[in-house]
Amino acid sequence: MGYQVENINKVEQAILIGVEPKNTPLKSSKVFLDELEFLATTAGAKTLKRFVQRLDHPNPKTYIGQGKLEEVAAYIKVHDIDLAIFDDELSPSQIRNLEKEVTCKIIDRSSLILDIFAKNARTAQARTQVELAQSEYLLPRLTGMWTHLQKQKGGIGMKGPGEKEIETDRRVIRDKISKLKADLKKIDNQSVTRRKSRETKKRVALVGYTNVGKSTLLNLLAKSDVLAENKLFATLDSTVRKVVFPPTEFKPRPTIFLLSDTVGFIRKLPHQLIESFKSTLDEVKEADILLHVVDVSHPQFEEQMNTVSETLMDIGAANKPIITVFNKIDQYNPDATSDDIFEDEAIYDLATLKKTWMAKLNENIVFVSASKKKNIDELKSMIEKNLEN
Ligand SMILES: Nc1nc2c(ncn2[C@@H]2O[C@H](COP(=O)(O)OP(=O)(O)OP(=O)(O)O)[C@@H](O)[C@H]2O)c(=O)[nH]1
Ligand SMILES: [Mg+2]
Repeated sequence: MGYQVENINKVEQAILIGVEPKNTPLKSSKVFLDELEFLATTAGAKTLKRFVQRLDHPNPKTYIGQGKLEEVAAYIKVHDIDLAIFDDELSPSQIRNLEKEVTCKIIDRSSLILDIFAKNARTAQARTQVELAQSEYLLPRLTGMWTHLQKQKGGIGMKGPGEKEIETDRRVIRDKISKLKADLKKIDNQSVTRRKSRETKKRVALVGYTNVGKSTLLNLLAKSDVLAENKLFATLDSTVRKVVFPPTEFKPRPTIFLLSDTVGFIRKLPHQLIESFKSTLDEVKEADILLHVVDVSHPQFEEQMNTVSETLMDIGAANKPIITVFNKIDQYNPDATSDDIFEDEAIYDLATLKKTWMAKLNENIVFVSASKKKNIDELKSMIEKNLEN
């Protein structure tokens, strides 16, 4: 397949299209599309406009209704839009119908997430997992309708790991899927061996929604330098670091454990990805304790917590001891809208936070700021206490 150099750094002009149930409060619908826009930005697109239609279910034929679709199609023509991004996974027939009306490239939430994963995959394991998920997503959608993508060549929705173009030939994809599965099996066996050799040590896994500060916490606790940035899915592999809390006055022996950081979760994570990232998530499944990191400054952190709990159930890791780490307390402000940015000191101090409903969830709750290094000692002693049991 061709390698289209001119596409690599081009900022694609995008519009976002979402559907929301009639009774959704306006504020939360804005936040859902905020997340889609953050995904689009992370993938390298610039969002020019959002279209939201109030429908209880997406239209099975065209996702949005005919009238709205005409409005969208007209906007795309007038403003020379490259990319129409839909907030849900589109069925093969929805894509086919939309293609008849929409002149630009059509991308759904799943393929956008897959694209970001492809861009961020570094290790052989992550690359293979992403490529497998992409191929499985694409295969049922290839019956003639993704021809517009083939014509467009390259750009968002067409990037495989390492900025390669993804394959669009049906037969080649089928062969590739079997090969990728075989490759993954080999890689998984190696990881199993590696994990076995660490079996004697206690293991703690960081889990949480994407961009909540998991890697920042790992770096802080393990004094390492894993990539942490304000992007979605900066981390795709699992990194494991040895952590040593030195002995103290009250504790004659050091606490030693392995801490792992792994891929973050998100609403409507494509099921192909969960499936192919199962082995990466084994690190979570085999941990003794989970640190569930929450970005308490996010306007929808409660929904994010639910998404994480559901995903933990999906991967069979829901019944582990969990320490809930409310992070980013330096920016916590429950009265803010998502547009407010706080540079100054938080208006909620620790004592106030400890009186909130969050503090009362159970006894394993801690409020920290990983980047500002606030209240990390309490987190450390909570980990120690839980490892002793
Ligand atoms: N204000 C504030 N920002 C923080 C805090 N902790 C982390 N961040 C920032 O949040 C962003 C995401 O941090 P990461 O550590 O990359 O988050 P992650 O959970 O590993 O994200 P993914 O790997 O992308 O899923 C970065 O810009 C961090 O600097 C905090 O306590 N306060
Ligand atoms: Mg990370």
